[in-house]
Amino acid sequence: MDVIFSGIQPSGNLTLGNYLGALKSFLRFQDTHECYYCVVNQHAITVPQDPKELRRRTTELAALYIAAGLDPEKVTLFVQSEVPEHVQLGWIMTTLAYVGEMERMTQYKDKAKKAGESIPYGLMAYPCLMVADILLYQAKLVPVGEDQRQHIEITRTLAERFNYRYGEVFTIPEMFAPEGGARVMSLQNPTSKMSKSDDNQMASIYLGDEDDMIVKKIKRAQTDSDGEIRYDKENKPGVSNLLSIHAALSGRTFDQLAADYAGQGYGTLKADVADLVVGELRPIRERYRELLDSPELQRILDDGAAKAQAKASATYRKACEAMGLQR
Ligand code: AQP
Repeated sequence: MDVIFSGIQPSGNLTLGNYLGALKSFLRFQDTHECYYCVVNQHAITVPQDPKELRRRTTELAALYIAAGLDPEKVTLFVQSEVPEHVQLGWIMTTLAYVGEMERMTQYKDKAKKAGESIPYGLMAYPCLMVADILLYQAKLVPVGEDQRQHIEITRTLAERFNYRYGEVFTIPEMFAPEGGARVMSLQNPTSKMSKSDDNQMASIYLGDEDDMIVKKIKRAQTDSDGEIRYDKENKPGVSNLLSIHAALSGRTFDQLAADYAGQGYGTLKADVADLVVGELRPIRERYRELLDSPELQRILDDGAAKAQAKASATYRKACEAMGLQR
């Protein structure tokens, strides 16, 4: 069976973007692939985190994975910091990467700008840890949103560089981006992506938002004044974003949606998008609340870490042997 790996950072409340771009597509592989899904808490500390909050969010995110439909009997769910091989291989990857390559990463540039004068070095090294996350499991496919494309490319580059220098150790992975939901945009500024760390609460739909809050946020979403419902990302980013969310949840194409809404106003489109989002998120929210209080969760994560480590340590050993590092 081909291997799938992906992870999400517990760096804030998960958004509809994280759900449609990543979590929802995790589900489609669980019956057909060997899946490793990780809560990447060591990535989250590349920006300062409150320790108590980080611990709480890590467990909450694991509960959310299950609430969204991942079955711990079928997939391996675990927390990154419980498998030290991630950081160990991550160090090796920093020795293969070039500073210029790391400086070119768009996410680094964006986050460095926000960090101001004192940029944590981990922000720049972040992709090397992500490369290690993926390569440790010999993943063939990595389901992520569009914003991670550059990081998947550097993963392929470093895996090829390693294999060329030291012999074939790593599988070269490919990215899997879902149609429709791969890049959900901010509701308030539809030319930038919806993000967990956006300060404007109205810009993102959080998976924990109550129904009426979801409706309110979508009602207030930025659109435009021409009144026509059609997909045109350049000229109508707000309406196009609503259509993308609709398409990702209803399975309708943009052409079908343009025909469905011909002659109708943005109010109707917004009401329908709100219904779809509420219908999708409500059951997840309800399951999530039950799971948080369940003692099962810790057992699932302990088992997951043991299974993940068995796979990760075998790959790490091979990499060390190839490089001449004692283990
Ligand atoms: N707006 C988005 N649309 C589609 N997919 C998205 N993802 C993130 N935002 C969108 C996907 O969610 C997964 C988790 O990403 P992450 O936790 O590693 O961090 P990120 O990409 O940096 O996501 P955020 O929400 O923007 O977090 P912060 O604010 O902490 O940086 C990835 O697969 C990502 O593509």
